[in-house]
Amino acid sequence: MDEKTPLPRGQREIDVMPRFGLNKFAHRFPSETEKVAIDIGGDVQQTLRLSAELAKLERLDQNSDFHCVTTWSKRDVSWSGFRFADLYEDLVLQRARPEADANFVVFTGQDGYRVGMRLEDLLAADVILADTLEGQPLPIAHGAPLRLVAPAHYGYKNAKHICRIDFWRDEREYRPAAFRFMDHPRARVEHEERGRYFPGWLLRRLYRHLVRPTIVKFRDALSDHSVAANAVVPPGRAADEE
Ligand SMILES: Nc1nc2c(c(=O)[nH]1)N[C@H]1C(S)=C(S)[C@@H](COP(=O)(O)O)O[C@H]1N2
Ligand SMILES: [Mo]
Repeated sequence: MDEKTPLPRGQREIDVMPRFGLNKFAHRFPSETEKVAIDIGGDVQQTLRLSAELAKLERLDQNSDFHCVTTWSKRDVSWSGFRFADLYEDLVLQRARPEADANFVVFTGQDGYRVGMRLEDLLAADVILADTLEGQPLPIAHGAPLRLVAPAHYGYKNAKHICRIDFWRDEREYRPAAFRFMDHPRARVEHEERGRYFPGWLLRRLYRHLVRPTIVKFRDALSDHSVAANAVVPPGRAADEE
């Protein structure tokens, strides 16, 4: 009864959610971590900046398993936010008015991360834009102020620090943050779509070795960042507080 459902093929459970990503993003951080502002663009009739109106979208809680393509999985992560489908239907369709076939969606993060997904995958009911994690405001480590959570897709599709969403008719304008072979157009965990050109089982074996060093690199970079952020306090004030 208490037995856990098996993890998807090639995945291994870890017990804490690490800060993770492509190496080149370890030392890049968002400049705005509290206020959400998303520029909407691409093949749309009206570009927009969404901010206050996002607070009117229906909120929901979600617990889901998170699967990184490098093979680590964290079970039962608790997020809250609003559905991507609601953002699309209530705000993007009505106000930005994308071209009818603008079905390729590119997310950009404040750290320069870019990743593309199919609109049809994003309209699934479990795809949310999250602003809390485990009941707390989303920390910098996990994508403040807003990130995508698409549980059926590998972690790399779950863009953090989102500041821009473009709706394109094709992939011409798209340059993924990762090497192209690492970016599967759908990246569904269930089908082990880890990357293009190479099969999932092969990438799984190669990627596995990256888990530990990447966690360490991202953890150290975050602690350097926090030290630097604290150092911005004028010396006089820091001394007063002691
Ligand atoms: N902006 C941004 N989003 C990103 C990344 C990144 O480096 N920058 N890394 C991706 C990868 S590879 C993974 S596995 C998840 C990790 O999410 P976490 O740091 O909350 O564990 O974020 C994804 N989204
Ligand atoms: Mo990942």
